[in-house]
Amino acid sequence: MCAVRRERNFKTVTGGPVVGQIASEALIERLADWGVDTVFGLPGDGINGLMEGLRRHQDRIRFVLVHHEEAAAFMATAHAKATGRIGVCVATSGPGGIHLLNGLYDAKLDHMPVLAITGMQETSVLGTGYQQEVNLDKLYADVAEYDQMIYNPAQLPSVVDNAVRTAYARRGVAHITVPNDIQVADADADPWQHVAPARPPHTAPVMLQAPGRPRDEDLQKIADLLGSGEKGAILAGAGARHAREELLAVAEKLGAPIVKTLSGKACVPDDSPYTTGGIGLLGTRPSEELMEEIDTLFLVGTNFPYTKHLPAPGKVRVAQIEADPARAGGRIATEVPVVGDAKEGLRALLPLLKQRSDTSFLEKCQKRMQRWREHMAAQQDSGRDPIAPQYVVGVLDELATDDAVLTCDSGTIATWAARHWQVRGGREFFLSGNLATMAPGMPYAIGIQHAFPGRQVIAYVGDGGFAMLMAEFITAIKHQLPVKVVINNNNSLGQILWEQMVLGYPEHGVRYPEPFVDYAAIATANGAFGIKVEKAADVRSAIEQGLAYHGPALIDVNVNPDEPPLPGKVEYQQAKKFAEAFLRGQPRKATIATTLFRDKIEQFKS
Ligand SMILES: Cc1ncc(C[n+]2csc(CCOP(=O)(O)OP(=O)(O)O)c2C)c(N)n1
Ligand SMILES: [Mg+2]
Repeated sequence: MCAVRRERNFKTVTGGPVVGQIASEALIERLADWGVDTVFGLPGDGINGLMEGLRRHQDRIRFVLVHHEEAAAFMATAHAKATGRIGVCVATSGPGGIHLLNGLYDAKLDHMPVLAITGMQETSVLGTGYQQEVNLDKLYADVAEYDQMIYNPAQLPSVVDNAVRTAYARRGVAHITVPNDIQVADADADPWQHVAPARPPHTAPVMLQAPGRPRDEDLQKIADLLGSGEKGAILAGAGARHAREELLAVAEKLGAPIVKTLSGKACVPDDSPYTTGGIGLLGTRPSEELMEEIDTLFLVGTNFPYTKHLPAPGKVRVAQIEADPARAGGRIATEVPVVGDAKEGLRALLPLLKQRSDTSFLEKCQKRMQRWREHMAAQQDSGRDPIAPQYVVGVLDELATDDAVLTCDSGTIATWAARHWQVRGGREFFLSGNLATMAPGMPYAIGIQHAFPGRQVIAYVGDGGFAMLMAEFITAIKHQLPVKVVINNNNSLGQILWEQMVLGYPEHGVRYPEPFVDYAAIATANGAFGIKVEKAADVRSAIEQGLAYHGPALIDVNVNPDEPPLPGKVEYQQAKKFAEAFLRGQPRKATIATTLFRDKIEQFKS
């Protein structure tokens, strides 16, 4: 049985533009009904109808024109990370949709609700190999939790409702692709004869999160487990960012230090006596040592993937509060994996916990942290040329406001930011946590600045990551956004240089030929603030000027390319491999040795 084709009852652009409401408007209006106020993207011949929909509703939704669709997806992801509300990006058919992907995977891996809307060839040519025909719905099958082509305007707006609801509920990416002819069809057209008439669902743009409070009996099990140990610690992640007060109260009651994942850095302030800072390669030595000593571990809002930095299997008793049942217990054998929201869960747990009187373990960790902080402060050496990267972040940290947002890229910059950017007051910190991609730092900053126009937003990025999407600095200029970009310019893919050496191989293909690029010139040539810094003595004034500037500012600092981001605790094997790389002919041995030697002396001093 097949559907009998009825005369098409909607007008296409060939017959002159539709005068009434077009299907794209139904889509855009529905987004606005969901509270979407900003859409990031770049037009193309595959989305001219969608752009018309956006144009007709520009009073409700602002369109942010970018220079690369990947950046639009990063901006949407950052919007979701910073506001908790769905981020939306649009791209044209074929290449535009392909460009979005890296940013969408960033959203998927960091569990952010993001909606991507793409264009598609006209329905009449689908499957004929028409220009730009890429099956975006198939291409997005892996990245998207919800992935739907619109074949008939009648599918709108309930497909939008389903897409947005799924993105929120599954904390991931939703994708809607709309063929060109459908975009401009009459919004209420339904051109086909129905053989078994169905009525499209009339849904509402509403989504309420399920209650996040775990059951009392499960919380009691957590309390019993945590009360059974002598040396306990909390590992908090991005899922606990909204639970600062509760985390600190639980830590106080348990006498247990809080270790933070990098994505969870803003959970509690870095100067709190209850934290030993980060964990993993980029983390602190006290956190590494603590993991070897504890007998109980409480995971809160974290899916920390680097399991080798967790206690050895069987050595600790583990309890957990995790929002997603599928992730609970997924990283370490967990006796009590409780499903729920971190804030609500901790609040309800608090009265069930016994106050620990013996705080000796916490105090031991605090003493170690004191030494670690001194060690870090010593690395922020203002007297070194070439400039110590740690000094640059140290100055940035000192001069930035108490509610500044720092966005960061993958690379050595992540280590410097993890250790030298101090979360205090309302400060925030965002990076690509699980995808760990290069280049989101600046688009993140632009996305966040749009959402929080009055806040100081700083992108701290590597030269490699910045160069990948540097046209987005022009986006900041065009939109007159006062984002600040600080480039840790080591003229190399620094992180990989050190990784190669830790494998025991001399570096290869990771340094750009000299001279260092002058990125500041892009800023000054286009009416923004730009400054190149080559001497340590000039760092402070450059950052002061950049932060004080009323518009976009770019501070391009040439730093020491031979500064290794050492782990908090260097393992014997790592040191051995490093030495092997030296013996096998690592270039620039002498300058690297100088920095390594200096760091060792500092460690001995502390
Ligand atoms: C898109 C992408 N390509 C490659 C990598 C691998 N990678 C991780 S960090 C890094 C170096 C980044 O260089 P830069 O931005 O200059 O930062 P640096 O490490 O020098 O501070 C590379 C190549 C990645 N994570 N993402
Ligand atoms: Mg670099």
